[in-house]
Amino acid sequence: MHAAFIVGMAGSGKSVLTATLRDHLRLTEQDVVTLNLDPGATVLPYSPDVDVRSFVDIQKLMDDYELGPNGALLMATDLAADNLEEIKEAIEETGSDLVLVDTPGQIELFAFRNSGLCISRALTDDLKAVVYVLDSPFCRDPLNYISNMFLAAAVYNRLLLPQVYALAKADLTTVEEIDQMLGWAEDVEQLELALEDRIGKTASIIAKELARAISGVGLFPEPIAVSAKEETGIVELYAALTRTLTAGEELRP
Ligand SMILES: Nc1nc2c(ncn2[C@@H]2O[C@H](COP(=O)(O)OP(=O)(O)OP(=O)(O)O)[C@@H](O)[C@H]2O)c(=O)[nH]1
Ligand SMILES: [Mg+2]
Repeated sequence: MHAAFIVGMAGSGKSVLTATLRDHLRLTEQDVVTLNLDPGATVLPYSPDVDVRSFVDIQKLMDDYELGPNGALLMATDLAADNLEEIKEAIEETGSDLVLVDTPGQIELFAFRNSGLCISRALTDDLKAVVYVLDSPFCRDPLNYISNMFLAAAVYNRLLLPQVYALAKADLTTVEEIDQMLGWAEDVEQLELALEDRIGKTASIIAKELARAISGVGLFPEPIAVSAKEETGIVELYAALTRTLTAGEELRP
């Protein structure tokens, strides 16, 4: 079974995108399941086939160990890794071709801690990729866009999985704004100019150098504009994901 890890900053649209991708794939008769890896999720826009919350109870951890919400999330993620075999079995039992993994809003829980790395490595031996979700209304500010470039590069550096980029919530931005962001991805000089306009030539030196380094190694190719709400760009995103996972072949293990 192949795996796509949906990763992105808090509130970027990961869970809604997971739901929409799943619904789209099921409509096209793809065999897909969802795994919720966010122990702190209260309400999800889909009903996960396998749910980390069945293995760890964040409220109980807070009560038993007198932890705050973030400490409990850290502990819950480590405990989830301890339950990896059970989680893996539950996913394998579904016999699906693809698992969409909805990761926690606190990106560091999944991407930077050992437990997340263990889960990403051991969940399946088949092909894996990251769908890195950027919040379009947030990223139309070049400073936020570049912060997401850094974060996506840091996630890559840690997980070493191929990445596909989704410009989520495209319905909340104008076509011009989306085009501008696509232009930044295509031509780093456009991003450098936008950064200079935004914070000035001197203040943008480090950001520009880092952007150049990230795009220079080909780490941040053009994102795909999607709206999970309006169901646009989903076909294109899935096509990019398939290309990344299997060089364009149908997803069959
Ligand atoms: N207009 C619009 N809103 C969206 C879209 N996708 C998500 N949202 C909204 O953005 C908010 C966050 O969406 P989620 O999918 O919960 O984001 P998340 O990244 O899973 O959030 P955390 O798990 O808390 O980090 C919700 O209010 C969604 O309804 C979209 O395509 N269009
Ligand atoms: Mg979520």
